[in-house]
Amino acid sequence: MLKHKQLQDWIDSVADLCQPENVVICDGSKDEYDRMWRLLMDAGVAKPLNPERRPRSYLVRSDPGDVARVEDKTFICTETKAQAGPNNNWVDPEDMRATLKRLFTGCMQGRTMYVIPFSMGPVGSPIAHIGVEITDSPYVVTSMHIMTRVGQAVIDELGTDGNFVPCIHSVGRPLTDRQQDVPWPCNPENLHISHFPDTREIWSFGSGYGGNALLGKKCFALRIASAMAKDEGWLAEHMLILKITSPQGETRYIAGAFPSACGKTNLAMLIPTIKGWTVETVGDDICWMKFGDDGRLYAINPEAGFFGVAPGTSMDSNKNAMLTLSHDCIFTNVAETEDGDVWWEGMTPEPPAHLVDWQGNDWTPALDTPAAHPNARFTVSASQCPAIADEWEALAGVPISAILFGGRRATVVPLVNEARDWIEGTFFGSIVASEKTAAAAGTIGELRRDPMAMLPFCGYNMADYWSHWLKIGEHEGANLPNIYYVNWFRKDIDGHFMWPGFGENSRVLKWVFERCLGAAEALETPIGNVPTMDAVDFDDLDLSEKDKAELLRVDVDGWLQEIPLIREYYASFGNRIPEALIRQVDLLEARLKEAQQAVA
Ligand code: O2Y
Ligand code: MN
Repeated sequence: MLKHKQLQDWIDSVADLCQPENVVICDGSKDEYDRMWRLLMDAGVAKPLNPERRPRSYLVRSDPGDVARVEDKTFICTETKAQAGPNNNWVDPEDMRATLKRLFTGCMQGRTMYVIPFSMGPVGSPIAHIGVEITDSPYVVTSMHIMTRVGQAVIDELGTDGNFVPCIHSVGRPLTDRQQDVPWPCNPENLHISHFPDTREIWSFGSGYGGNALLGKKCFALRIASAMAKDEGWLAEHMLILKITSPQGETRYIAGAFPSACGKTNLAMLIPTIKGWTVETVGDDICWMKFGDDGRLYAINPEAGFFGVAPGTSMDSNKNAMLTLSHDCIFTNVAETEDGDVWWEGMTPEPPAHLVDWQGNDWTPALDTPAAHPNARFTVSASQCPAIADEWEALAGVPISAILFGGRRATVVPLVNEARDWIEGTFFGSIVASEKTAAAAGTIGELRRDPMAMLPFCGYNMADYWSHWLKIGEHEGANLPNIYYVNWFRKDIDGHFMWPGFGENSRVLKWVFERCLGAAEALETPIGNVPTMDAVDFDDLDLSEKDKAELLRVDVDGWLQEIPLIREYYASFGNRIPEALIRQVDLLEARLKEAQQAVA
C-alpha cells in the first residue's frame, strides 16, 4: 500500500480496468532491470550481444509493423477542436474516453502490470516533474530505467500528495486462456496514442515502440509538458542543450530546436574542429526552461538517456555517440554481425559480408533491402557519454544564453542570422521549414513547416503556443537568450551541400558565443543580424570566397518569394495568430522591398 492515496487509488482503478495477472511497483534497481531482460530473452524478443564486443548490451527485434511513432494515431483531446489546433489530430475527450474504456478493458489479462514511478529531470529539481507509467511491457520497463529516473526516490519525492502525470500504456494483446505469447506483442490495428492536456493524462494502446510507448518522452516531456508550461509560464521544447567553452575558459549554454532527423544528437555531441574550443552535452532532444530569480531562463534535460537513430551514426559523424554505445546499451532493429555485435547503414563505409538483418533474416550486401531498419534505435544512459557536461544533472539547470532554430533549407536561408529581439526570434521559430522537394534554379522547393521543431509535439494550438512564446518575452525582469536561425543544408546550383556540417558547425557556434559576449561583428539586414565575412572563423576550411559570401548572403528575392507563403501559413491558424507575428511579416516585407529598391 502506497502512502500517496491518489496514486494508490489510480493504480487500483487501472488494475480493475485492465485485469492484469499481477501488479509490480518498479523500484528502478539493477536486479529489476536484469529480471526484465530474462523475461525478454525467454520470450525470444531479446538476445544478449557478445559481451567481449558490447558488454551488458541487448539486441531487440520489434514486430515489423511496430517500428516508429505514428503521428496519424496520435491524438490531442481538448474540449474544443480549436484548442488542439490544425497542428493536431483532435478527438472529443468524451468520445476518446469511451474508445479507451473499450480498448483497455481486460487488455492486460495474463500479463503483469508494471507501475513505473519516474522523474523527468533530476529528482528534487524545481524544473523537474514526475510521472507514473503503467505498462504491460517489460521492454518499456528496461527503456524507462535508462531514459528516466525510476524508483523509490521518486515515490519519496511525491510524498503523500505530490503531483504526477498518469501515463497508461498497454501493448493491447491480452493473453486469454493460457494463449501462447508472441515475441513482440502489439496491436497496430487499434493504435491510439491519446493525450488529455486539460487533465494531464496519457493513454497509449497498441504499440511497444519508442515514442508511442516510452511515455515520459514525447507524450509527457513535450505534448503534456507544453500544455503545463503554457499554464505555468515556462517552456517545454524539442531542443538539444550544449555547453560551449572558449580557449579562454569562458562557458555558455546554447539550446537548439531542429526537426526530427536533422542531426540534433550529432550537434549536441559535436567535436569542434576549431582549436581550443570544446563542446559538451547537456541534452540531445528535450529542454525544459524556467525563469530563475535573475530573469534568465534555466534549462534542464528532463531525460536521463539517449534514444537515438542508429543508421548514419559513425565514428565520423558522431564519435561521442559511438563511444557512448560501447557497453550497457539496448539496440532495437539494428543488424547483427557474425561475432554477435551490431551494425547499421552508415556505421562503416562498407558493410560486413554477412549479417542477420533487423527482421532476423540472412543479409548480404547484394540484397537491396537495408540491414538495419531506418528507424533502428539505441537506448543508452546519458551518463556514459564521454562529452557529457559535469552539470548535466544540476538541480538548478543551466542558464541559456542562445537559442538556435534550424530546418533543412537548400535555398534562401543563410548559414546563420540573429534575431534583433525575442519577438523577431519567435517569428523566426514560427516559420522554420524544410524543403520537401528540390527547388528549380531561382525558386523555392515545396516547404514543410515545422515551427520550433514542435509540429508533432505541441500539445495544443500552435498559434496559442506562439502567443505563449511572446508572453515569455514579456516576463517581468526577463533577461532572455539571443535567438538565431541556422541552416547547415544550403546547396549550390549543382545540388551539393555548401557547408561541411558536423564538427565544422562549431564555427557557427563560436560566432553565436561571441555575439552573446558582444564580441563579434554583424551587419544589420532585413532578416536580422548576419555575420560579416570576417566574423565567422572560416580558417583552414576548403571554401572559396564566393562560397563564403553565398553562405552568408541575404537572398532578398528569395525571402520576398516566401512572404506570401508565410502569410498563407499563418492564415491556416485563423484569427488565433498573434498580431505581433503578422506585424513581423509586414516589417520583414517592408525591409526586403527597401533593400530590393536600393539595389535596383
Ligand atoms: O520513432 C520513435 O518512436 C522515436 S522518435 C524520436 C526519438 C528520439 C528523439 N527524437 C525523436 C523524434 O521523432 O523527434
Ligand atoms: Mn526528437
